[in-house]
Amino acid sequence: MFEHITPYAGDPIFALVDAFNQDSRPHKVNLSIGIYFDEQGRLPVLPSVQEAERRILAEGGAKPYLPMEGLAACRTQVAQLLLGPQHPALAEGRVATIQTVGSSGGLKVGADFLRTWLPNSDVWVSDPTWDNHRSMFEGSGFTVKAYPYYDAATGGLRFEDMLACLKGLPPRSIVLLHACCHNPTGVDLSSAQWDALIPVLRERQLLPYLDLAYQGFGQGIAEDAYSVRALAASGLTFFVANSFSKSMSVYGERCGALSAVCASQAEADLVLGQLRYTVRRIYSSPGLHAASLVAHVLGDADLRSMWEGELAQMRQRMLEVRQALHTRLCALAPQHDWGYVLSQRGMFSYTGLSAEQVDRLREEHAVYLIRSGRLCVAGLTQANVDRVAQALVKVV
Ligand code: KET
Repeated sequence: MFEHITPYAGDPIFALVDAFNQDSRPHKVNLSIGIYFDEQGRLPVLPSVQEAERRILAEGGAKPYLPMEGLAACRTQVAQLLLGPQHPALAEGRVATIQTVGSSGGLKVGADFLRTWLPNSDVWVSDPTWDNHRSMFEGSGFTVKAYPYYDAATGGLRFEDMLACLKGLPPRSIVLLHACCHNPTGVDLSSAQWDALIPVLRERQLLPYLDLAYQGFGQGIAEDAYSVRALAASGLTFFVANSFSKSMSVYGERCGALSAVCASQAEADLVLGQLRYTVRRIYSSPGLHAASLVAHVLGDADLRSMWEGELAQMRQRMLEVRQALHTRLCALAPQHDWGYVLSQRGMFSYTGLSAEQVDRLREEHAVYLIRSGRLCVAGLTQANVDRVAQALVKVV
């Protein structure tokens, strides 16, 4: 029956995690997958999340199916987290949020919805982007194309080229944008650049689709949602898929959401209905535990402030290890320009290393990066940063 099917080569990110786990070298360092590790190299369980779980268990509630759109308390909290509690779009009832199976589930539900309702549109992603974006949208039947983004020569953004490209797109093209902490480059638009981009999106009648997987890992919860809030204020209709995997360190719980911010309440109601139907046809309804976690942590004042503090600590630690890596690299190879380590933001740094150099790092030094040259700074600690810097200078 299935002898004719093509073998799956494996995912470029998850395959490296498997290889890392099988590596018996004690000094190995995992800078591949986008997972935050603490200063001891452990995957943290945030005290706010632990306390939420304790309360959920103590409540001992039954476990009914959630509705297709997810738990109401979770959806309300997510919309407020994205937009800020006072955003007029919320009061105007033009935000349709569904709880999803991670933000991947949200991205995919949104992709299937769009394929049904904007069947003639193409999807435009940044060059480069998270590999799975292309797979997901192609899997929904879209043609996926790329707009200019990263400037390899400067380690910055090709903003003018990006704008020029978007200005040439047909109306209703879908433009996937990283709201903050761009994966894989760590290069983000400034607020002023978002302000310059939004009129172009409006004039060309494009559909922005934001991916917000790292809210709070860049500059802060509100700062990292600048694009969401500015787009909502502009009155444009857009999608945003957001994740708690990283910000709450709940990767395997699959906590995420998809929101459609619409021009009117009537449009939002229509979109919500079709999103519910899209969910029903795929996985019927999302998980209860994921919803309860998010609703407790965001909705309880004490847990919320604990979580915000924990998130700030993670953000701070990533800045510190960036600084430490930069200092070591400059000391070891001062002739080289390491400025990108400091200028890039969030979980990732884009090293510019070739796939062969990345292979050498792994084979000769047990330091694991993605073959695109993406380095996850959240895997660095004060204890391993020197070894990583030594290895990097040996292969550049
Ligand atoms: N969007 C982006 C930009 C992203 O980096 C990830 C995960 C996701 C969405 C999916 O997150 P979810 O847990 O479904 O809410 N990225 C890391 C892990 C992965 O590849 O799945 C990574 O890039 O390493």
